[in-house]
Amino acid sequence: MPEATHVGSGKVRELYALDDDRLLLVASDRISTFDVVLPTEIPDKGRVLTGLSGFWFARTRHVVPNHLLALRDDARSTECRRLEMLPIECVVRGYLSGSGWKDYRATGEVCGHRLPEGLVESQQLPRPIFTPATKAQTGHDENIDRDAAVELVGEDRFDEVEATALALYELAAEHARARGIILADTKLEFGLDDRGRLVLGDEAFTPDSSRFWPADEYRPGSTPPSFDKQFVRDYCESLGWDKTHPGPELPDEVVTGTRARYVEAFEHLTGIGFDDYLADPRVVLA
Ligand code: Q0Z
Repeated sequence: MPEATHVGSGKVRELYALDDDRLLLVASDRISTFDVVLPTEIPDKGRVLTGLSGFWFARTRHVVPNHLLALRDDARSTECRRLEMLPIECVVRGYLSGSGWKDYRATGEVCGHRLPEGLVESQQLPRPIFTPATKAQTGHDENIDRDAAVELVGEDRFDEVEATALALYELAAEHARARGIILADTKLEFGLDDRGRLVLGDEAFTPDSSRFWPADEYRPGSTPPSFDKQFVRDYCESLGWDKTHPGPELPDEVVTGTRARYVEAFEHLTGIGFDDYLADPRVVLA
């Protein structure tokens, strides 16, 4: 009997079944930019994301239980409880960026939240808002309002997920802000366990699921540099690449600089040395 059966591929992650109740989530070193996976990997990127997720799962258990069962010695694989995933992406926004900014500019609203007039790109919102989206199989997730999300998960579950997602965002954003990083927004995924209880799944507060901005470079009215991918984006822009598959190979200095940004984000946010994490991944859970 094989140790694990491959059951799914994401752009940069792989999912395996360990048995009926457990999955193995493996974060690769692949990187995507402008929605295209590049041919060059960023060494240890998957380990940084796995370590950050583990760190956050351990620190938010008192808010909501999560799917994490164990971190493997490879530092990139998470054994997790198999859940019945909810069919919505649970996005929380504390700042106006990405599709939130686009929707606000077009309608003055984001997912049915009417916002004050005159906000500028990247501006902090009066309070964080829950902005669910559909899970697109291909293409982009579509922002939906409360009524559309209630159709998908029911009213009581919606209210529970909204309150939980907001509480998780507030906790992580406050922690990050104290360490010089603005957590502009984040995408969480929840599932239900075999008794119908809400459980946090997937990844949590990684640079792939969130916008991290260096606080000292934050300027409302412009697009802040992404903490992790800015070198990659700037390099790709400098080539005049048309942002369709295949993407360009990255030169060594872009790879090295980007790896350093990921490791820096890990160490800033966790207060743990990355080498200590590699020596024993469980240090992030302590
Ligand atoms: C996560 C995904 C990936 C492809 C399903 N604990 C869970 N229980 C049930 N399902 C999932 C989880 Cl995390 C689940 N995804 C997203 C991850 C590769 C797709 F690594 N899909």
